[in-house]
Amino acid sequence: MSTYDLAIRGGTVATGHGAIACDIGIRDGRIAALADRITDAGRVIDATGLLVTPGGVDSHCHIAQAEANGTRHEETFATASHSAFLGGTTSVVTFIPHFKGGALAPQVADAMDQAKSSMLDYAFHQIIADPTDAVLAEIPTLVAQGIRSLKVFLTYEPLHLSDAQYLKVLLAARKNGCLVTVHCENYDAIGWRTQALIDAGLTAPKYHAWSRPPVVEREATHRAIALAELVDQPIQVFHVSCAEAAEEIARAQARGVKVWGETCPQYLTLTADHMDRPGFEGAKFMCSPAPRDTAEQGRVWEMIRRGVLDVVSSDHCGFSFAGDQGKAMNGRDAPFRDIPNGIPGIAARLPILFSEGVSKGRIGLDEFVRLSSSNAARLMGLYPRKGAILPGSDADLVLWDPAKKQTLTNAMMGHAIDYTPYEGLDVTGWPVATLRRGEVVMQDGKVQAEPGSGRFLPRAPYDYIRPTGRLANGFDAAPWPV
Ligand code: DUC
Ligand code: ZN
Ligand code: ZN
Repeated sequence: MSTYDLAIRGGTVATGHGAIACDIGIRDGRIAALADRITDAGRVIDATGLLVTPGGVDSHCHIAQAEANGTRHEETFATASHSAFLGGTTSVVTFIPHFKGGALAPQVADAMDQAKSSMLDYAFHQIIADPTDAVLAEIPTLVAQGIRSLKVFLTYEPLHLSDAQYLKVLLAARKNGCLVTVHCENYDAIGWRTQALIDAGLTAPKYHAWSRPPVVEREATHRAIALAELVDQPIQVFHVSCAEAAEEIARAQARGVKVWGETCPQYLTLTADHMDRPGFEGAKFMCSPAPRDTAEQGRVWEMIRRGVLDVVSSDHCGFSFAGDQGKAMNGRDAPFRDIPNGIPGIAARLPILFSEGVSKGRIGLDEFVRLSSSNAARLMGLYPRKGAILPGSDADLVLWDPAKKQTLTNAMMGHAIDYTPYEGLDVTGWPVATLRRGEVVMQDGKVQAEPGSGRFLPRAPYDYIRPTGRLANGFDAAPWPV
């Protein structure tokens, strides 16, 4: 009987706190040892010349999500898992929907049911679209099930919350020890501009970006933070696309407010010009907030380097281009307002971040590890089980050939969607193997894992999201649970 089930030998191990040449010993699906040389293993993987990073933690993915109009996202947990493993991601936090007038419990049950085919390990954010007293009363049950983040939208019909509703969610989160994640864009401003554009006959996909310029994101980011600061409830601002929104986060962080910022590969590689492709092509790049321009990309990188934006997730959203449940659900001539928002990117996230970040010298390996896994795991209460290469952590690992060049194609993404917005993007650095809890689930572009082998990750109470204790007038309307 060997001491270790598996040894990863001879690689350069990027821990997020420096990279070291060492072997990794794995036992029972967990990292058991890091050592100069591990010999006593049942199986050996030779990682000479390869980098080893933690498996990616993608804390913002829409998978098999039911929508208010009765449709469901085309990506299933099985296909999303396949795609994620190809790109080096091993854990996700995905969404439980909520619909106005409805309860949370049936949606929780449905999402759990959908996730039965997952090969990825997974946790959930609960969307709150209608914070009635009855819905908020369900939160303790949610928390008892291990679901500890609430997602709110400040725009989107029929999901957007008023300030009064948002405050209710912040208070409920504080009382129950949850994180709140926020989609920050101004609903009324977007509605007004959208109608004005459509009235002027400006309906093509490119006008999606015109309907929601950075100022609507900045305003909502400011408001989301100010109200969270008032309640002293930690929040994460999702998918920050521009420096002016990130500046709001930076200013609040400097005041000691617990606010974190996430961005996504689309805001580092795509621009509004992509939506100006002929005909319906531009729909392939429509997401919200909208991609900006190359100067803005540079400013977003700067915010990453400053640590203001500390998570890069995919916001993977599987709407196919051709299918009648996808981008064209309202016809290929639909005005931009009626084209679903969201783009697929669960597989492309890490190769893009590695290539645009590490290979191009914008960030180092430590930053790569933190942005792609550790910081998300910490914020979601999953660290150090996930997002870490430490004794006791799950042996979720990615072996990278840092010099391998690839040109991204849809076929490489291995998802259920018929396009990738990153088609033709050249990357340097590629995941050659992915391990999930010590099992090789991807090798050289081939995925091998049992549907249903992914595990639900219940989230226990965690200190990282504990409020600061700074309350206006010292008045605490919703004490944090102890
Ligand atoms: N924006 C979101 O907020 N969610 C899904 C996809 C998108 O583009
Ligand atoms: Zn969003
Ligand atoms: Zn999203």
